[in-house]
Amino acid sequence: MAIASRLSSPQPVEPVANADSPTLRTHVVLPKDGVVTFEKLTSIYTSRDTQDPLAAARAKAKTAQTTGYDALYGAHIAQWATHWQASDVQIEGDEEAQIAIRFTQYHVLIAAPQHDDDVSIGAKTLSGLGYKGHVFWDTELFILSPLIYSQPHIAKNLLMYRYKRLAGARRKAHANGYEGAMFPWESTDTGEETTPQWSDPQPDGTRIRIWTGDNEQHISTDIAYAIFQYWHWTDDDAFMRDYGAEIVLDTAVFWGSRAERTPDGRYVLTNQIGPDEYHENIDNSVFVNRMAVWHLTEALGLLSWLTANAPADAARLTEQLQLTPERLDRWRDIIAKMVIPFDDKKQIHVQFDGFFDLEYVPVPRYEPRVGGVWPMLGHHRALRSQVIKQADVVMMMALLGDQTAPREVMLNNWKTYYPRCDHGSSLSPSTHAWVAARLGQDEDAYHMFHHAAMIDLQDNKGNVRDGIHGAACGGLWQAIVFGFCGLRLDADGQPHLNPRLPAHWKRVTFHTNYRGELRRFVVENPVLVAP
Ligand code: IFM
Repeated sequence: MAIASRLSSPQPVEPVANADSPTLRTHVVLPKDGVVTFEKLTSIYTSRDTQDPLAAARAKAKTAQTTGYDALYGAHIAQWATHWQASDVQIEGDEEAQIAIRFTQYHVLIAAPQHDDDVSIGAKTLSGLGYKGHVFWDTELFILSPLIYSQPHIAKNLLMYRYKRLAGARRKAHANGYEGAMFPWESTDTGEETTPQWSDPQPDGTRIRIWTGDNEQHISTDIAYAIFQYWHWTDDDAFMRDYGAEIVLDTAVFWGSRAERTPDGRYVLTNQIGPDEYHENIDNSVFVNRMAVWHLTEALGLLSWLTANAPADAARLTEQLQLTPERLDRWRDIIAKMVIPFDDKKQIHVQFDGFFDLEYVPVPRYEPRVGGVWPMLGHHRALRSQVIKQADVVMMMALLGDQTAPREVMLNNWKTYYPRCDHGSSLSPSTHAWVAARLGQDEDAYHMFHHAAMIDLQDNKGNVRDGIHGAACGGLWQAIVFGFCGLRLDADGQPHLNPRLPAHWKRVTFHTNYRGELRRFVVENPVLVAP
């Protein structure tokens, strides 16, 4: 990587020897209220852009200086105007919310690869060293939504990043004794699993084993979910035929081999980690099991679509991925017989086998607080408690919507799991806001929305020094557009709104690119907007 800078200074400058970082020094004497202007123009190239990054960076810095700051700044403003035209969300009636959504959209856009389909977005974007730049499900299930709906060409770049790492996902599946493709929980450039196995030393000097790289396997389905979301919104059949289908089908092959058949003919998934990472290596996470069933169902539907619409691709993938009739029958059997933990008496989903045998801790009684409840309890007690780190059953309800269960069950789920969650993860509040809005829990919805909106602006997780929370940024858009505005696609593929705005919001305007057509949606609060 090479960085070249050019400085225009009214006075000569000299380099400072032995400084900790590249330093230049100059002396200027100014009259009172006098102004002095320095222009520093910097250019960066990497070996992924060109064979000689240093020469390229120097040449670019030189031309930039010839162009001059004003012209460069003008071009910058014009370029940003196109982004805001595509991606702006306007909220009338809530200045704080307006600032927050522009702030978060800005961070999504500066992290997004506009012209490169071989990189993705790390959990902390490019804004900090937290998680070492690694890519998680944060990208597919949070950050991608605003891009899919408003700037789909960028979303496609991000999906191509996964396509180009299928070989790594296949190696991971094979190394773990499974078939198909199993994406790494933390991904970088090679597509190999890069989750560290041990934590940094704790205050007592011990290290904690990190199991997510081994057992947080829902990432493969999260990627499939994003592919369907992109496809349904854009209608980009070519992407699905050429790239998306291979990912969806080969990760379905993974689940087909991963599901364990019990002696009574049912299927279970043991030793999993669901979104709630406080509970590790559990059996039958309802999120994981139900999403795996969703995945296999969609994979079968996709194969039928390919057979009807792109028979050559269907034949190619059937051959390449060995989608034999026996394999497809097993998928159907898993769909029909997967264990979905459910309490018939209470009419709720059970987060995983044995969840309610754990110690009940009344999370709301720990308010007000800055950190999670989990660290207050300590690792060992917390592991044996019902405190949840983030939306888990609630995440399932966000992704599956009305397909999850009848509304009464979803409300029961909400009332059960919301008070058990300490939102120890920044991914949690926005998803809660989205689901609460859909379930008509208006007060909770706004409370969670505000929590999500202030994660970086007020540093309410206390760790913004590690970088911006990319998923919380994408999640805020989801809370507004999917939650409060209720945007979804009808069965015939047409966008449909079902608004439930916070009482003090007058109007929300957002922009989309629906199947190549720019569309602006305006949602008004009838109480605050005169007819
Ligand atoms: O992906 C998340 C996970 O869900 C919670 N811990 C932090 C990760 C990176 O943001």
